[in-house]
Amino acid sequence: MASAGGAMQLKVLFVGDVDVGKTSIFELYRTHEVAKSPKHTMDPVIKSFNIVTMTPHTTVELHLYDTAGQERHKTLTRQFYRNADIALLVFSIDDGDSFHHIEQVWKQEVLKRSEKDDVKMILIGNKADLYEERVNDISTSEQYARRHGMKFIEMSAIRKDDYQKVDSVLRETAAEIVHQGGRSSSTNEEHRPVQRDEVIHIEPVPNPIHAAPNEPQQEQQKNKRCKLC
Ligand SMILES: Nc1nc2c(ncn2[C@@H]2O[C@H](COP(=O)(O)OP(=O)(O)OP(=O)(O)O)[C@@H](O)[C@H]2O)c(=O)[nH]1
Ligand SMILES: [Mg+2]
Repeated sequence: MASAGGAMQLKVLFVGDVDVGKTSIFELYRTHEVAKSPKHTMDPVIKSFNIVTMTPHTTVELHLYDTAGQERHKTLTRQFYRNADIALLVFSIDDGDSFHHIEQVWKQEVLKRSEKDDVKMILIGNKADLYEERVNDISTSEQYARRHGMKFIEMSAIRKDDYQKVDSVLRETAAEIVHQGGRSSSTNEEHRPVQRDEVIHIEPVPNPIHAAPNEPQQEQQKNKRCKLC
């Protein structure tokens, strides 16, 4: 949380495995329209705008960060975790690995790299329209979220009206942060300066360790099975 002489600013991260629909949710929330053929996110995209929280109806400025799920881009993405206020942990209901990775990978990454222990986490089960291919029961996700003090929503990024689910849970969470008087551990300069209504593409920094030399390797990553499950 930061406050630039006016509205409280909250840093919100979208994290989760590749292809779970982070960008689709980001775009649905941003534009209230279903994203057409989103591409893999390479460099994080940041969008800033004001919302009014649930009671006490305070205006806060959200800085939304859409990050990459692909391993080769994680190095860059991790730079953006610092001092996150809210993390949207996204999995796909037709992909069991993506759910297991919430606990095994994404929650740990957020806790470690945000350098805070009070990040508000919201679990999102996306692709609810693919209910026939559902691999884990909704009650499993609910129980997991409850056990870890997370809010939970199930949604489909291809259903236009579902932007309201994201909107509600974000406004509710932002209201809780306002109630708590914000966070003490972040300051203005820890937030990247973001122009309202502007999407910023940050050029990826080539990383010799994570850079994949060719496309087949990307596919391999995408299709990789969970070795921990
Ligand atoms: N059926 C269905 N497809 C979806 C949904 N959300 C996203 N998709 C599709 O899933 C694919 C991946 O979506 P993205 O939004 O690019 O996924 P991502 O998590 O941003 O992926 P990375 O940026 O590579 O980490 C795209 O083909 C989307 O159209 C959904 O709710 N239902
Ligand atoms: Mg994406």
